[in-house]
Amino acid sequence: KKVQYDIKTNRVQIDLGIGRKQRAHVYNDHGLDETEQFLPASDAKKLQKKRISFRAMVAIGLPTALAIIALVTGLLVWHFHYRYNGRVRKLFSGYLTISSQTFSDAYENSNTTEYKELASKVSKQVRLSCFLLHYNFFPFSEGSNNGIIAYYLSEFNVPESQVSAVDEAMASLDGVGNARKNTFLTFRYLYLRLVLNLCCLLGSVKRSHHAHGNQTDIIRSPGFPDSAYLPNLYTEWQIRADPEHRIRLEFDVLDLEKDCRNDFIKVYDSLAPSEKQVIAEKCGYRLPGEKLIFISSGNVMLVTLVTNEEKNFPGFRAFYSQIPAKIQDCGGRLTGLRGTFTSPGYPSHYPPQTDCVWDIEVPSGKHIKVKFDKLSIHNPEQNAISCPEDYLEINYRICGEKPPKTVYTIKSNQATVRFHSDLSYVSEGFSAEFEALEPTNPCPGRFQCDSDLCVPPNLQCDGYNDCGDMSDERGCTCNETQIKCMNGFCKPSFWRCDGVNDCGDNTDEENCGNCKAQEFRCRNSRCIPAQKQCNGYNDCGDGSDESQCEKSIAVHCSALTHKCKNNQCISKLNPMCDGETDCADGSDEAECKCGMKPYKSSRIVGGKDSNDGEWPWQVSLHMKTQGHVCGASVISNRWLVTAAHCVQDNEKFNYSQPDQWEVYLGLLNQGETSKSTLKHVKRIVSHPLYDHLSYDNDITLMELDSPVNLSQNIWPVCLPEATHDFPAGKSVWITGWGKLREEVDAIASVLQKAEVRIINNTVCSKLMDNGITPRMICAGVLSGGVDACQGDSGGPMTSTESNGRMFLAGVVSWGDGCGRRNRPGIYTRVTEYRSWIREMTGV
Ligand code: 4AZ
Repeated sequence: KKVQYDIKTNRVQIDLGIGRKQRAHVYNDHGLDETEQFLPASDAKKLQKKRISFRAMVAIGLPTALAIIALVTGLLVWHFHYRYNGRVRKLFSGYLTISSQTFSDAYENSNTTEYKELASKVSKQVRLSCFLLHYNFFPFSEGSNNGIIAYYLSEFNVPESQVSAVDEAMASLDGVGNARKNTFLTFRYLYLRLVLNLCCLLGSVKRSHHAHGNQTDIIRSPGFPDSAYLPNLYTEWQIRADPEHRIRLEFDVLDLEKDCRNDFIKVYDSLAPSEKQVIAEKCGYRLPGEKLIFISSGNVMLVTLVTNEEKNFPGFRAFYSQIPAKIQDCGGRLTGLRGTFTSPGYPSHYPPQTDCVWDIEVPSGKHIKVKFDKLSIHNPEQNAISCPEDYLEINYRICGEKPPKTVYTIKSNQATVRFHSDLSYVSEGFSAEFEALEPTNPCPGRFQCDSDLCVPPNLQCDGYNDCGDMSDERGCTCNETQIKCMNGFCKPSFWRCDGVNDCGDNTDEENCGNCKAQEFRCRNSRCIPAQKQCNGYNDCGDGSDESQCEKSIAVHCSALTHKCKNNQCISKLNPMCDGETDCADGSDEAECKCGMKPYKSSRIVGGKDSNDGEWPWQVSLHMKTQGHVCGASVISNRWLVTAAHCVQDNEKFNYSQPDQWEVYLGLLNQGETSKSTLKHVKRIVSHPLYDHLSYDNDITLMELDSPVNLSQNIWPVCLPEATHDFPAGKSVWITGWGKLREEVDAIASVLQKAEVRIINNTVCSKLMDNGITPRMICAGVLSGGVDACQGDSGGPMTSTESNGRMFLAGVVSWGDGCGRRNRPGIYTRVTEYRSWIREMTGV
């Protein structure tokens, strides 16, 4: 167990010696002396103490004595195993360049005679020291000048007194010094952590790959995608490319245990698992669309997967290919009035060991502004101020996950920007724009934020934080359509008393007939003393003071409480399928095969592409003669929910006729309908109270002509109970193939997704000329740009609830244009139709 833990954490240091703090000199790939500070190991004094206490304990009692004997035996075994004769075990990994030999493919396979002959030849040459216990050859790879690189691990058993001498000896083996002694070998040593040795002792699986031409090949965790990976694995994939090439590795699925101390993958910029050349360590789940691409500095890469004894997950799949090294060239001269530049490989992770210099020059007399759209120059344990490892330098060094500023102004017409990555840990890098600016007028016709960002002038004092630092909202004189907050901000008047603290100091929510400070406002509008919340008593009368507490209580049923199957009501808000049994009869967790993306391993305005299986309830409704018309959501293997306005006849088409429709389930790309499941419609059940003028009750059920096989790509969304609460401000997702912009006709080919926020009905009604009924729910981004649009109608607005399940909060219904400022999207409020849906479908 302990050994397992050590492997998993990688927190063990290689120096298993005496208890004093030691320093070991190790050599990096550049032959530079680096100093490692080792953790103190348990020391001899402590061992001695334990033996003394053993003697004392014998007198106390046999059971205690036996326990102590076991402990001491364990310590002795450890002592002799690792600290044999007061010696220190040291592990070094290194590589040799064999310049006189030409590489052939046979050297990539350790079973070939060529490999064995070369390994034996190299081992005869390697006579490092009498302390050498053994060494182990890792793969050979092709060097850049026709030579061969041999990666290996050597293990030393060094008397304590000689540790520094061996360290020095290792130092002398680097590069030039060594070339003198070994005519055809050049040594490079890298320090290695114990993990490798332990993994090898436990047994490992090694796979060797070579990228060919322009081909893309796959590596995947054992069993993927059919079964989860096995426990206690150490698997490595060695990937080589032709000389003068780099390896590009793209993970399309990564689904490992969340805790990197248990299961993890590591990517190395080497063929040997040397800690100095780890470029990434990853675990947990990553959505397939979240790009995770690595590029090597040379023509080799190593991927390892280490798993512990419990909790096995689907694993990973990654594509590798080779790219000519020169494609990654970066830096250069940038001139003109504006331009862009990015870190090498962007949006892939930048390669390790890279330096780029950009010389920017704008016309004389002008100054330079550099704006970052994205910056992630992250190296774990790197000091975010001095940025010694990976950095971007414009006057001073910038690193971290977010730049301290997004805009940098240089008071000169020339600037030099440098980028550096060291040999380990890489991240996504940056994307930047430069622009020439007039020193006397840096934001012509626009407002200049404190951060030097320029925003359109009409955004100043409009109540929205357009600068990102609020500087466009300070020192404003509020106009007649605004309220003045105590903190000086101006906000649109229609935000007053909407239940959302828009001012930031709550002044827009005061004197609204609301409860006093120190009071809790119940959902039924009663006010109770704040301390009565979560006291186990139903003080509000509607259970709302007990609805967001750890424990649910049984309460009188009301319109706001959840009714269990046994007709008992409970106080907890949104208890359905939240992973905890709240009803005494367990009914709240009984029917929960919904709302989870079942396959974890593997038009919207202002949205982005979705991934296969990400929205398995999303349906594309085609009219036989027209193609995609509307969206819909799967609620069971036979029933879909869509909008009533999608199935209204007009002069040209009979949308209300079931036989006119084709239903595509499990579809991602409209161009690949053949890959999806096609179904036909048996019955269309529109809401009897649908009003085509107001769009009130815009909801319809569609029954499929035969049940669909539920799968990774076709899965029902959860339906919220009538009492489910989707509060204002909550983030929700909208998905669909609708128009990408209001003013263009084309619809999206890849399913789009966008994140919007629920907007309070009172506010929304004011924004939408009082056109909102209680059966509608509004969502959007009020500053504009993100919204549903034509063709998204009938599709889902989903909300992720407490345990990650997605619930259908709304059905895309209508709006005033798409993505306009202060014009949110309007959705059918699904909670209003829960019992009607149950009655019509049995779902
Ligand atoms: C439509 O025409 C439509 N911006 C759907 C949603 C929205 C606008 C129009 C919301 O189907």
